[in-house]
Amino acid sequence: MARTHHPRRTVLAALAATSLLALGACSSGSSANTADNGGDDTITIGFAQVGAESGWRTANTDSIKSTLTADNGFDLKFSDAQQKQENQIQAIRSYIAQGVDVIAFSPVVESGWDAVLQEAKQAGIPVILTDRAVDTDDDSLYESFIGSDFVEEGRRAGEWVSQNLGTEPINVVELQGTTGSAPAIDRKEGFADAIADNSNVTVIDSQTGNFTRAEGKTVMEGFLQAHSDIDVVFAHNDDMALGAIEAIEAAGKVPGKDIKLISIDGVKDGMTALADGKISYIVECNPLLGPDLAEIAKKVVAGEPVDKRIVTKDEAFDQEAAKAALPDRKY
Ligand code: GZL
Ligand code: ZN
Repeated sequence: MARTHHPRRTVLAALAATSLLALGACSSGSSANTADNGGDDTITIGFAQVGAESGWRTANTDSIKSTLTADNGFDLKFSDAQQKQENQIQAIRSYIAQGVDVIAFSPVVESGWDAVLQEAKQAGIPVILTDRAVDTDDDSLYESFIGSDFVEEGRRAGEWVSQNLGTEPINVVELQGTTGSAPAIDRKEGFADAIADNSNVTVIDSQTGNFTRAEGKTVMEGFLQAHSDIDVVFAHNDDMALGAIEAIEAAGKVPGKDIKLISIDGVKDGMTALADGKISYIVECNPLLGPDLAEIAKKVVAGEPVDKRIVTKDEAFDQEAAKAALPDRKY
């Protein structure tokens, strides 16, 4: 179960903030970059975003842009990599060349980052990971990784399928996220772990839909042509589940009845499909990472210690819970 932020961290931050303010009062105004009054204390942050592939990503971008504002003491430089690693690397290099105070990004895939992160380290620019992790042997290459526990998300989806649908033999098809991305690797692992001890549950096919609605639909069309005995779809995100629903309905089957769907994210369109009974269960993946990023960036630039790993809190919803939660959902 992913934990919420440690209260210790909040208390520490408050203590650190007061002690720094006290210092600031008597120091010779050395720019410790902690004040949030703009001017030369503004933190210039370069953010290299994955792309705009899903409702989740849109909500994540909105959270970052609405939190890292001039009023909050930031000068945000933002780039969209259209889900291409070379574009993210190029964006990070441009932030290094600009001499930003701190770099943050959500690595589209886990591997291939050591070189550019070494360049940031040589340039003395700290790096913060949000949302997705990198696979590196040298964790001095980043200060902190803020994001959900994707293995736990996959496990919660698998446990629900096993307990609620696995009481009889069922065939599952899996729509994987972007190949090589941390959420796709970890959600697949967690789901497989959770169903391993239930011989009723069999994954008969698994393919990437790259986290997009369009590709989720195309892959599901292929699954429906290849298999006549699909009972359940496990989609690594709501957007692919929504694409799969279009394919299922086009094939004259009823989503939620002939074929049940389980997905991850909890974006509005997904939660609406859940409330309507087309999706059966959603494990949330909270995209609102802006506030945590702002807090960690300020501490990193001020040279304060930060958690190496900050695990974002996730909920899970069945149909009743979705109906109750929808009116107040922020994304
Ligand atoms: C998860 C995030 C994933 C979402 C998808 O934190 O990286 O990428 O689950 C998004 O919707 O495209
Ligand atoms: Zn914490």
